[in-house]
Amino acid sequence: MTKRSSIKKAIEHHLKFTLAHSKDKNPEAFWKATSLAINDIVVDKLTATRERQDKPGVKTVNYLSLEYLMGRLLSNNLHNLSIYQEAEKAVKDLGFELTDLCEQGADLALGNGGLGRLAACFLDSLATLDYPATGYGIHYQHGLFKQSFADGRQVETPDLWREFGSPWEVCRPESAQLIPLYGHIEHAANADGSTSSKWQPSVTLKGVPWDIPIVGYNSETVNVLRLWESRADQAFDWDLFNKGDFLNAHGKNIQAETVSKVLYPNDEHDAGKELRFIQQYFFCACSIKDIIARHQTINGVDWQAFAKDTAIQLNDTHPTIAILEFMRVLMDEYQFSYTDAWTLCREVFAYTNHTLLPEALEKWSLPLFERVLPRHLEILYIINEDFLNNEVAVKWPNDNAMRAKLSLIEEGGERKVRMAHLCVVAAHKVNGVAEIHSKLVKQDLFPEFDALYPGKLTNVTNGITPRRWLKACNPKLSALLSKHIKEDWAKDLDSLAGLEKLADDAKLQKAFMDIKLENKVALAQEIQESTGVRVNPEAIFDIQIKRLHEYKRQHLNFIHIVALYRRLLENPSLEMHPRVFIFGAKAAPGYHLAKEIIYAINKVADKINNDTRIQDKLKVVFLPNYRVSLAEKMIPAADVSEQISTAGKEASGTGNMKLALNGALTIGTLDGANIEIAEEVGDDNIFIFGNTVEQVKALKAQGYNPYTYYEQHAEIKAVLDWLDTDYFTPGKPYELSAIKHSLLDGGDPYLVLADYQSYSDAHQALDEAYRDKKRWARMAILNTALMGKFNSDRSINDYVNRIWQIKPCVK
Ligand code: F58
Repeated sequence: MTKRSSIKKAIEHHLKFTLAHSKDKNPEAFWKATSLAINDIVVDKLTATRERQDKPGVKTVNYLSLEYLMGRLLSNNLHNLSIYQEAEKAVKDLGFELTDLCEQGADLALGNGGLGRLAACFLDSLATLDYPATGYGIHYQHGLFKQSFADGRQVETPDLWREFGSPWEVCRPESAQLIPLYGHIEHAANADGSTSSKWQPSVTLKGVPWDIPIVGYNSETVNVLRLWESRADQAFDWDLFNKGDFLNAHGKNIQAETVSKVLYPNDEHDAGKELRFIQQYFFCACSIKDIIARHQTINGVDWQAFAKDTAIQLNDTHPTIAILEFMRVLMDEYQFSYTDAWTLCREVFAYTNHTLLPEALEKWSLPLFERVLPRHLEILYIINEDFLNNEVAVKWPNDNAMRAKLSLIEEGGERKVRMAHLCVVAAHKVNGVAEIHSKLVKQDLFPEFDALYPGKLTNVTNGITPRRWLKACNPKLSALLSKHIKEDWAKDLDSLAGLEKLADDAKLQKAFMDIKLENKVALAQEIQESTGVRVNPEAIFDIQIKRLHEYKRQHLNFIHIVALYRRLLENPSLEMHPRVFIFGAKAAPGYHLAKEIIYAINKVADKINNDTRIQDKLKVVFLPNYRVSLAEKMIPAADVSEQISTAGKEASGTGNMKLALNGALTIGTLDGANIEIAEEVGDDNIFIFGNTVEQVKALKAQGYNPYTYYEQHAEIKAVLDWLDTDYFTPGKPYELSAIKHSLLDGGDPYLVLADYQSYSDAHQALDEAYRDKKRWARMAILNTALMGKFNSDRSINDYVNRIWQIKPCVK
């Protein structure tokens, strides 16, 4: 039987027997049946992978992350199994277009932004490279909220990603874990005169795992993403029920289920809530128990083999409690001495830092810690004593200031546990996510730790999977690349450098830019459908997609747009190529200014888009509900990629890589991975502007005063003052004043005004470059050709060589 007919048969089978559907043309049922049919193939490979990996001596990396932004799975899995075309035909035989079916699937949006999407790219690369790996996370009932706009303002609604079932996941109740919480500690005297502590928890949660298969691209491996759902230990209180208290008979369940109910929607800010703390512990404890259980199934109780077989990577500080839970289990359940437990712990854990922003560095209040996890706090004290006395005091004798600075506990005011310090002390490696970021982690964030532990702090530059972010999302460009590059470029992205010598080839340039135009036509249609705005696909599509945050400076982009509008009104024949500015961004629900920025962009967009005086030279679109599946439509259609964070603030960025890979030119600051992108593509093929990290520091040191820019720069003044009028919000002056207020009275913490002129100049240069068609095509081709470094396979191999020391596991 051909692949096409066997897929068709399997779809029909699932439609009839699993879903009990007749042959009515219900696209959603067909999407599910197709997913189930493909999952049959996946499960076969999964079982074979498990058999290969579950052997003594096979080292596995366990990736602990509170977030995974997986997006949709059907198209991705078809591409990775290399059966997309066959499935396309099989589905056609059944009367459907595969692309339409794929659209039926909900995004798995179990993350906020870059950190969660990075985790998803890493899982793809680990499986592609045949590395034994398990991802651990939370099975949130609601992922990141859905965003819509009402009169330009963001409205959040819950994300119900499993409402119509989720065909890829398997529940594994046999691997459930019981997780204790709260309670108190009982101290007892031992026969040898020492004391021992026994934790008497007062609450127990049950963690039930759901496994999602992670299919490698053209590889033998299907790994697992294991997500924990919280449930009540005892499903029902029969006593209460029998006494007639029907409502409360369910009460405990409701509380227990709250733990995995919702993803916290804050991107760079730590909410400090008890439930978030419990989420972190719940997921860490489930995962640590699972890792140990698996080790024991394979090795028996041979702890000697544990560090040889196990690496645990902490994706930021959110899973830090795993360190304390591991210590607790070793000491209290396996009677390890503190020293032996600590030695093992330090061999196993490593930590990735994703931010320097002080507000995002997690600290948990000591009273909260003590209430929820009294035994863990006790162990933390022991670690801290050991660290301060045997490491800090040895390196810096009698230096109380240094002790206070490095301690795992912050004193003065409310006492807090510094999670990042615990990570750095416990981990054998700590990495930043781009060269500049890792340098700043060493220089500015943890200089003392770098002195104390030479070589521990390192860099692994982020990457993206070329499977999802080129092969699957941009099929036309992919086909063109495959015509010119004989290697499997989706695995070996460096091979795209073969295009470099063809960058001036007129035929290639035409084909490349024709594809870009086709992708822009498709996006224009999407824009019209979702916003009603008509845009000209011949215009420059200038895209900024990322979470909304002051440091990412969507408001710099916004102010420049208002300035362009003003220039056009003053001089309608101004020479500029028509431009469409397109935004996609969610704001954390509690982040007031971020929401005001969204509102201002929408209001200004409304005015500009309906102003006939400017002859369609300028359009502004804010696409609602930015998410992975929308990114897959926007990125292939971008001419320009806005990467305009204040230098030193964006740890790496990964959208910058995706856009450049699809032939967009970056306008960006020397921040995060932009710097490495510039190194790869060369200064002629990127538009760099703005103050550098050093200049930002100098400006701040000399007492940065935004008012001087406001007073001395006529355009800045005119634009900011314009926002105070009711021009964009008829009858309601000052509706858009929040931005001006934060830039002037708020001190412009992210130096928007200081970078404005340089940004505006870079846009001018960009506009001129675009009008030279050959030059632009050459630059775009070179961007695609020279992104090889940013393949997440390279990142994973860096982790393997520098941190994990694991090996591919194949037949
Ligand atoms: C992002 N962090 C960085 N955090 O901002 C970005 O520069 C980097 O490229 C990316 O990580 C991957 O390394 C980020 O996305 C979060 O979303 C956290 C979620 C949980 C609360 C704190 C922020």
